[in-house]
Amino acid sequence: MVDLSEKLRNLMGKISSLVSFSDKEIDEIVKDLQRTLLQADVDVDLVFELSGNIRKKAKKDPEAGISKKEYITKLIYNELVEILGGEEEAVNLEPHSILLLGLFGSGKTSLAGKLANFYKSRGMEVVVIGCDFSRPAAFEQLKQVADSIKVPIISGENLKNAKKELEKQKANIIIIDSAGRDALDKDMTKELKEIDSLFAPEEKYLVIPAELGQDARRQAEEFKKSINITGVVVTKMDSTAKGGATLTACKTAGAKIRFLGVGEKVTDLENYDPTRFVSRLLGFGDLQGLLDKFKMKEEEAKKIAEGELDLNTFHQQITEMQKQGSMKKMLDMIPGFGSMKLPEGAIDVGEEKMKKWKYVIDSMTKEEREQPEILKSSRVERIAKGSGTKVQEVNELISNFKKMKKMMKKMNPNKMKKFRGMGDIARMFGG
Ligand SMILES: Nc1nc2c(ncn2[C@@H]2O[C@H](COP(=O)(O)OP(=O)(O)OP(=O)(O)O)[C@@H](O)[C@H]2O)c(=O)[nH]1
Ligand SMILES: [Mg+2]
Repeated sequence: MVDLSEKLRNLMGKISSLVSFSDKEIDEIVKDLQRTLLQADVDVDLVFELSGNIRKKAKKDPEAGISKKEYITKLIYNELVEILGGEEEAVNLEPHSILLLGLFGSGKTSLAGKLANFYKSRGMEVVVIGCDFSRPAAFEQLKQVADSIKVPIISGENLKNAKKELEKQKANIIIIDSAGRDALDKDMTKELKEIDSLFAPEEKYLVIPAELGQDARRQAEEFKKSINITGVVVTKMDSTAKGGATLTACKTAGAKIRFLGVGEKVTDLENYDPTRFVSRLLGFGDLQGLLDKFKMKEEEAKKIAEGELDLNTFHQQITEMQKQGSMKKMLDMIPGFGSMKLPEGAIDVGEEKMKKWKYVIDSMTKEEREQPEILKSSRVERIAKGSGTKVQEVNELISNFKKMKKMMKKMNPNKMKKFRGMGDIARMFGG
């Protein structure tokens, strides 16, 4: 993965140093991305589909407050997340059983230990069942892992006995290790179907080593057809540059990726989250601020569109502003405020005032924050006393909040750029 990650980070670095994004620059970015993905063994059709999407969307203008650079960075991020699996699947902590299957040496037995450790450390009662008797040492290997993490093990040499043995245990996570083969043949299918029909596991995970690359697609399709797998675990992500290609291949085969094996130790397991994966590929630290920004814009836009702005939202905005460290940055994030030019002095005054307003809102009851219209003079006096401010300042906050709410209601988030009421808002924050 190191190669892919390094190349993608270089590309992101290149994007961040660009000053203009004409068709020519966009074309170069797309070509660079194509080359990187193809070198990492990602399927050609998929690469062209992805680059087509990016090329098309990159030409659109971003919404107010988002720069073209940020827009393109987020676009690439989105498209990569999409080909790597889309949404994260939450970890299933309901009682269930899991059958691990796959070809020779794919990492099944190691994974049995990793999963056992994963669920045990989440407070579940785990038991493993060893069903590989093709090699004398196979059961012993699993037993060693199970012993090391103090998880009980059942021998599956005789399946019916194993089933009886299992009924005596109070386990709520059952992990079944099976024998590998060179290829999926009749014997393997038969053996797996026997285990399947006896234990009826809720999950059947095909274990695929990351070095398989594009070929993972065919393998996942084959196993899906004959065994009806419910997901895939990609192991050895730590030791190949082809991991990304393997993940996209599984996704293309319609197989859900559930976990990643990232090393030989029992703790080297990760629940698979495409967004986290892509963030890491692209350099998470640099990306996090940008992702937060988009998320916040989305939430703000939603609240405004639904007319939900109350003093709680207002309070949140002030808190967020203080985290961002400046009024200007904060305004950039509110749809419609991004392109507003404020004189420097006015911003400082605004920041001081915002701090005071926060104390004022802190002194309000829940009801008052949600329905500012009930704030009559006796309440205002109480709030002023409680927050150490003047009645006049409380009133000022209320009137500014009302103005802001009215203004935001007028702004359709999709038409923000047409909004021309900037002067009013500048005056409002300037004091
Ligand atoms: N680096 C690395 N090595 C791994 C990982 N998972 C498994 N291995 C190694 O791969 C080899 C095969 O792993 P096993 O768990 O024995 O594979 P298996 O599928 O049970 O193999 P068979 O039972 O022979 O089919 C071992 O040397 C493991 O230590 C991983 O995520 N990263
Ligand atoms: Mg094994």
